[in-house]
Amino acid sequence: MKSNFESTIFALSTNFAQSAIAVFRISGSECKKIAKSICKIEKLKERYVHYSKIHDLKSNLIDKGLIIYFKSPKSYTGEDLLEIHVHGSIAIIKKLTHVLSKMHNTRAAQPGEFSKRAFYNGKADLLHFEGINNLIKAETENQRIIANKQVYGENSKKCADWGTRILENLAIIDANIEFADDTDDIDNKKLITNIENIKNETQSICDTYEDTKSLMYGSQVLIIGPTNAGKSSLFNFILQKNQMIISSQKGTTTDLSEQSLEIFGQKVNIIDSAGIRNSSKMIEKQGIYKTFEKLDEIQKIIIVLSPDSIEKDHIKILEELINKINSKDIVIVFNKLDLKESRKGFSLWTKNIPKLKKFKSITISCKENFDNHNMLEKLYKFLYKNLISVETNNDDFYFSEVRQLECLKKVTENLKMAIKHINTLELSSKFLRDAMSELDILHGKHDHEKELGIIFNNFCIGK
Ligand SMILES: Nc1nc2c(ncn2[C@@H]2O[C@H](COP(=O)(O)OP(=O)(O)OP(=O)(O)O)[C@@H](O)[C@H]2O)c(=O)[nH]1
Ligand SMILES: [Mg+2]
Repeated sequence: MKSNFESTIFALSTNFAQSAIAVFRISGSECKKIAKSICKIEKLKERYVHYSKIHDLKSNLIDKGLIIYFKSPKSYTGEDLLEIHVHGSIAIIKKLTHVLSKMHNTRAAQPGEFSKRAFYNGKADLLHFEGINNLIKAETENQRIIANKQVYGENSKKCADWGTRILENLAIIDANIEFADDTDDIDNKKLITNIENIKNETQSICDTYEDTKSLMYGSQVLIIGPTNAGKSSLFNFILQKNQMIISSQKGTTTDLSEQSLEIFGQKVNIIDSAGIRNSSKMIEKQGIYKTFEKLDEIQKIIIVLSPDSIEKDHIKILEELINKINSKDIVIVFNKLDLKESRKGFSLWTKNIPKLKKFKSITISCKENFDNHNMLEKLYKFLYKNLISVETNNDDFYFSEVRQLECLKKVTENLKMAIKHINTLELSSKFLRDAMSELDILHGKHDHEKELGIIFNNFCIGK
């Protein structure tokens, strides 16, 4: 693919906010002229840090800053590229933006347009740029590690490996089709094993996609339990902030509330919910309905129980609920350990609902314990070990995007069909070719301009 980007583009690559420095990026054929016009640099040296005054169109000083020139094709975009580092004041940013927008054949960049140009100029495949986007968006340690693997080629390498192996088998099949009389009888069993091995690998990635997604985008965790057990207190304690209203009134929380945090490198989206009970209050009833709706969708559940929330009604509802959500990942938090005879209360819960024993549990006290870092650490370790940590059997490659999953599903399907029709070599060959085409799409080797537009639009401006 060759780029046909006529205009030069520019963008503020750092945030539009007061900061020590702000960096503008300019890409395209006008770079040299811009440097000459606003920085008065006659001889722009490649990959050299110029320290220069930066002027407006009437030669008034805007600021003094650093100018770096990357000559095509040795730049991020593959085009001539200029970086201008100025002081990060709003006024300077606004002024320089205005000045750049007045330059000949130069306009503000669209989101992801620098990366899009880089992609079209063959700087790397689409998997790499999807990794770059993830790296920029990374907030947690896991997200950073995965995105790095994507950027530095682990996904691309894996795809190339599948491609090579498919081609090897395709070559054998095609040779047999073309020179049926001259070649030895084809070893179907070996072919099937070869193709099956590749199929098992792609299939396994599709099967563990949800885990990869959890690593990348966070695990959803829903806190449920009877009213007043201390669900919101636990939610606040985990987040270490007074997010939810806590009160001794039953039915204080009437709606779902979601917050994100990082626990040992893993992003967690934790959701507080309305306590489950038979309520006649309209708003509370709606809230409980929402809790049930959310339960259908979420796999990881914390059930909060307290010694003072044991009531016949609560026991019945909880027992029925546990029967329904049996297949989910559940942990129990026995809260209000500080209450007198609390342990007796916890035992009463398990005596009444013996199934509770099969879940991992922890006993804690959330009230007035905000600064108890030992308890917090213990709780985080418990949650990480028993609910949050994600195991994937991927080695070093992580296909975290829906687009990637869809391609891999099609690769898998085509490989399955190639095996199924191994006795009709022409058909088998067709399916292997289709699998190859899907791998090409995974790399981004296709002309679906609209689809690429959607992918790069998801990037931030300036990248
Ligand atoms: N003694 C003691 N009281 C607690 C503890 N945790 C919470 N509470 C109290 O229990 C009451 C209910 O707490 P919440 O966190 O609002 O309970 P909830 O489960 O969210 O209740 P609803 O939103 O009404 O379903 C409040 O008075 C809290 O102060 C604890 O560890 N020990
Ligand atoms: Mg609550």
